[in-house]
Amino acid sequence: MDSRSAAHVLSQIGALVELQGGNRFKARAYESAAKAILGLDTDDLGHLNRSGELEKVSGIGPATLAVVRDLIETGESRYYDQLRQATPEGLLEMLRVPGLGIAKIHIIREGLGIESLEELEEAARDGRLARLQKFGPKTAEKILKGIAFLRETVALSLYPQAAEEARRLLAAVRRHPEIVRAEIAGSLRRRREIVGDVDIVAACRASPAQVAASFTRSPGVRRATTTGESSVRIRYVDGTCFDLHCVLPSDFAVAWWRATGSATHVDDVRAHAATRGLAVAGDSLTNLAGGTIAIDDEDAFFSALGLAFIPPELREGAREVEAAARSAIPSLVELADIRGVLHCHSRYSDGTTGIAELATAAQARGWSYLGISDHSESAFYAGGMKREAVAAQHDEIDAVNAALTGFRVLKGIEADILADGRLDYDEETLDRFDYVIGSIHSRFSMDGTQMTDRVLAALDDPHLTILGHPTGRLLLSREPYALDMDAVIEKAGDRGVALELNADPHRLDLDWRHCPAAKRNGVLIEIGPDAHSPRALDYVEIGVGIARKGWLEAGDVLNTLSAEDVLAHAARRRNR
Ligand code: DGT
Ligand code: CA
Ligand code: CA
Ligand code: ZN
Repeated sequence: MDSRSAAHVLSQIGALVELQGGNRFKARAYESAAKAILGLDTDDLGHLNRSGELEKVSGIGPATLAVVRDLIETGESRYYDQLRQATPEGLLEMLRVPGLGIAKIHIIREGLGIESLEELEEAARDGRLARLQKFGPKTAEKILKGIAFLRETVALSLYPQAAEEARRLLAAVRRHPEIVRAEIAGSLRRRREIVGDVDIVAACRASPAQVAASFTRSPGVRRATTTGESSVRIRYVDGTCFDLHCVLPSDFAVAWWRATGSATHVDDVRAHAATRGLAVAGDSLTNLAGGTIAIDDEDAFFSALGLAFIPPELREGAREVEAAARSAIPSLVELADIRGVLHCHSRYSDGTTGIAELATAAQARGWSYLGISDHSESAFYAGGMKREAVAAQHDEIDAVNAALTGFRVLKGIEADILADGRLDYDEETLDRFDYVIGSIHSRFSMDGTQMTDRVLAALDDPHLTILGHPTGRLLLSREPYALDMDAVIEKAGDRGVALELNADPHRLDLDWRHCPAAKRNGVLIEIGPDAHSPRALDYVEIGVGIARKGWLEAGDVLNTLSAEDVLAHAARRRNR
């Protein structure tokens, strides 16, 4: 039994337990065990079981261990089978519809006898759902939208989940004795915020087609198809999709470039090649006479075409080929350029740790400052800080600073932008902070005009240093609110307000597609981890990837400045 298959069963059990109204903690125990088993990343759990290591794995308790042992010994789990018999499969699918929880599913099942997504959709359309107690037309509509959303997004993952999956797949590919080199390609290498499938390119000593085929027989595979000469597409039991492209070492560089995409970028490069009497045929570069040009790496590939190297993040078909032909590819911002962070939450609002711990964690990452930006009073759902708490927080920050050398904690705030565009708190309170992030956390459903007016009004407040997560979107779960982003960018440039590129992988807004416009308007971008724990400080790295996709250079990013310069920037704006 392999990790992936066992983890899949455990997580299904967790969902079934929850669905049957079982104990939440019990359901969560199965979820944690699934994570722990997946992390073991082995094709032979039996070995770990026999050696006694399995029972020592943290995250696995007696009940979950019994299930895993069942799986190892019989390939099946009696408990899982029992649960499945008691619960129609469709209910599990219904649980994944955004906005549908256990309670609602029970009402739907009892009231209408519905046990599948299709039946649910029908009932939402023909009005039966709306007539159920506690439902109504609005809820029915929401559920319809949720179903459509689920259908569209079922195979998509956020960047960090895809990256974690790819890391495991890459390790497995590199263990193959015939493979001399393997690298991640596709949207993941381009650092897209949402990833469809994992693509890996592998250079094989010999017979790439056979090597590719051997992966279709690996454990945990549900379906596999051959695509192209020596490529395979694999779908695993847990829904993970994986494209493996096997090539001979001589084709590796071009194959890697091609599999990295995007499709539009590949087309643009092909068109450019044609103007120079060259062609990309399959995984090789050829001249007019049909002769193959030897290419050792991507650098050589681009220069053979008379192009500057195009970093993978820019390969989106946004005129990067044209820029490369003019040697006008910018020198993109890097993680090492970041000198501090400004969007972090402590226990003063909804963060999980104290200020000193966050400061230490930031210092350990090589940064020289960390700004605390807890929620303001109106954000009651997030434990927003009462006016009276501000003094205590500032005293604590002073004490932490007195104990640190070469590092400074800044006094920021994430103030709610109220419905009329005013910032939370009064002027005197706002004046006490070093800088202010203004964010929208309520009344998301205003129409485009109202919402734009609200944000534009906030930009007029001289206290505002940074507009936080400007679109409010939550990737794969909540649409951005209606907002005229061009108007916001233009005014932010005019007023000298920075825009945030929120580095939380669920947000990643300002969207990279808007970054070039921000840059043209002279708007500085703050890359903010929106950290609620020390670990989340690492989100900055993901944010930097997105900033690179937005063609940003170090000089375009607010927190590549020193603490003093950030403070001066905030003060300048306030005194304007
Ligand atoms: P995604 O997966 O929807 O997040 O987005 P992408 O951009 O990763 O799209 P995908 O996975 O469909 O394709 C990635 C690239 O792989 C695309 O530019 C076409 C390329 N590709 C397709 N088949 C082959 C092949 O057999 N060999 C090589 N080298 N590349 C291939
Ligand atoms: Ca892909
Ligand atoms: Ca693919
Ligand atoms: Zn926020």
